Formats: sequence, structure tokens, C-alpha cells
Amino acid sequence: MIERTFVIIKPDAVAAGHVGNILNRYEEAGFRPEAMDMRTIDGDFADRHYAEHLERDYYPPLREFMTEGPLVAVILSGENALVGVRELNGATDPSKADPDTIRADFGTSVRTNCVHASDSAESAASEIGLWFPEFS
Ligand code: FUP
Repeated sequence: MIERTFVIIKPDAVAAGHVGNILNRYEEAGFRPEAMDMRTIDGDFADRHYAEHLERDYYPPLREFMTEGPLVAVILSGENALVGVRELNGATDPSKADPDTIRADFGTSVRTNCVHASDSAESAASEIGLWFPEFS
């Protein structure tokens, strides 16, 4: 089934110069960007994106990290994009991510893990609605 998912190339990956390499992983696997935008978000917007994480002890530094510099927001589409893109990304903790995944290759910590991808069709719809209302 052709699906859409929402991806963030996070501020650590932008600062380190990995945007092209990360997009290449998705394109080589057959996923295509439908929308893409570099932007710097503020704390209120981070709170909306990470609404389910607000009470976690890791959230304050995560909020700081996500607002510290530009990121790239992307809608990707393709066959089984929801699971496929998360497989390409690898585990949340880069030190536990499978070899050759994006997080294994470009992530540097659980927080600075270089990419985000929606974890379900419901999350994708809600994240696309938040980040790209014109595409929802
Ligand atoms: P994932 O779906 O792989 O992005 O992971 P989660 O939804 O569990 O976590 C979302 C983000 O919270 C992660 F990308 C990084 C951050 N996080 C931490 O900073 N510390 C933790 O212990 C867990 C998650």
C-alpha cells in the first residue's frame, strides 16, 4: 500500500552536514519527498509535536535540542512507507541501531539521533496536519 509518513532531519544532522546523505537513503529505498521545508521551530511548536512526551524527564533537553537550529521537515511517500522508513532509521538509541541504518551511521546519542519518523498512520496524519497543514 502506498503510504505517507512524516520525517524530520533533526538539527544535529543538519549541523553535521548529513541532509543529503539521509535524503539519499530514503530515495534509494524508493521513497519520494512530497513536501520538504527547512525551518527552525520554537518551544511551543516542539511541545505540540512531542505532546506525548511532555511529562518525560528527557523532554526539557529534547525541547532545547529540537529548537536550537534549523531542521528539515519532510513528507515521504512510497510502498509501506510507515514501517519502511522506520526500518531505514533504525532504533531510537543509535548505539543499539542495526548496522547501516541512518541512526547507526549518523546519530550520536538517544537525544541527538538525527531523524524522526511517524510511528503509525494516525501519527503521520496528525504530524502532517501540524507541520504541513496544506498537505493534510
Ligand atoms: P522514536 O519513535 O524512535 O523516535 O522514539 P520515541 O518516540 O521513543 O522517542 C522520541 C524522541 O525522544 C527520540 F527521538 C529522542 C527522545 N528520547 C530521549 O531523548 N531520551 C529517551 O530516553 C527516549 C527518547
